[in-house]
Amino acid sequence: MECKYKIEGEPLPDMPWQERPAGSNEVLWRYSANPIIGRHALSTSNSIFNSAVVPFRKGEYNYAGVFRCDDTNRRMRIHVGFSVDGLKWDIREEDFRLTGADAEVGEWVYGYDPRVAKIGDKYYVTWCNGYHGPTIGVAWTEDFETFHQQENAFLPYNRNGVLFPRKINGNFAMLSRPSDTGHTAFGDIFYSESPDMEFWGRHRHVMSPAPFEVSAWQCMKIGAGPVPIETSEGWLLFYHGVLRSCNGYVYAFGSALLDREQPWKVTARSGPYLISPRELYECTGDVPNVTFPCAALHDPATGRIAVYYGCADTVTGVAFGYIPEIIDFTKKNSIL
Ligand code: BMA
Repeated sequence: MECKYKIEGEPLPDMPWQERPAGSNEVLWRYSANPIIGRHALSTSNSIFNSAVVPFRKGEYNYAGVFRCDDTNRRMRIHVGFSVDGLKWDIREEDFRLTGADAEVGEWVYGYDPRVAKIGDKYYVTWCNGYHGPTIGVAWTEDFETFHQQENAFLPYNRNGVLFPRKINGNFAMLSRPSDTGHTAFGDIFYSESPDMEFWGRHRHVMSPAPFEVSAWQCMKIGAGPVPIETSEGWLLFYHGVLRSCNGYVYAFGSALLDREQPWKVTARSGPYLISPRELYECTGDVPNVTFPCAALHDPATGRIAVYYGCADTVTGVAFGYIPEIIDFTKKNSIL
């Protein structure tokens, strides 16, 4: 397919891919062999989901990732994994190794829902880090062996901390979602900047949940998903939205476009979702009816994208699409 928009990022011609099924008009379609990671991929795992992958050391592994692996004590842990094709993953049995943090913040309590952003030569992991409640933990690595822990980015309570892949206005930039200690029944996305990855400020509001009568899947709370992708049309952001049904929360996801230099300004936002729980592996599991995107791989030349998402807080799935089509879908169906 010809790519009508300019898309930033490293070439990834061999990325995981499967064509849209014949007869389908879906903008994002599920991989036919989902889920790609089952709940018992580790000897100690209860579930593996809401995880993040990036291209890493082409020719040796090709891809690396950090995986949310809840163990059979139901403790939330993060493990490193490697893959040759981005679909079959070799996840390490041991937890990821954090080092160098100030003793006050370095004490591990729990960690979940990691994201990874490559900025310059370093891979920065952000995750929901237990410190008197959930907040945003930050660590960088160059080798996916040793992770150098920084200060937590924000005060508790916060979740869904997602870095931009380059500095903006000369500063590191992050989206996040202030929350509470529980299963937060509210939530807007905010934007913050930092000169040094330690002190965060210039907080700006990005977007709130949508009105119920406009777009119900995102009417209770929203949170940023994968690292935003820079395009000539703005930053393409996938984000999850939550609807409260009579049987509990339902997590779907959609897309938005953010201004390139002022990313707190939303220029388009999809009313219809891209993916909502529908398949058995999304609707049954430890938390039914959850599709929760945390990472994406893309190839700028072809516009292909593979979105990695947690399914029912139990297993990991992937969905494919074309970035230009997703941009057009977002603009055409914008609720702004
Ligand atoms: C959120 C987070 C996610 C999870 C979702 C659904 O608050 O805990 O990790 O996928 O709830 O349980």
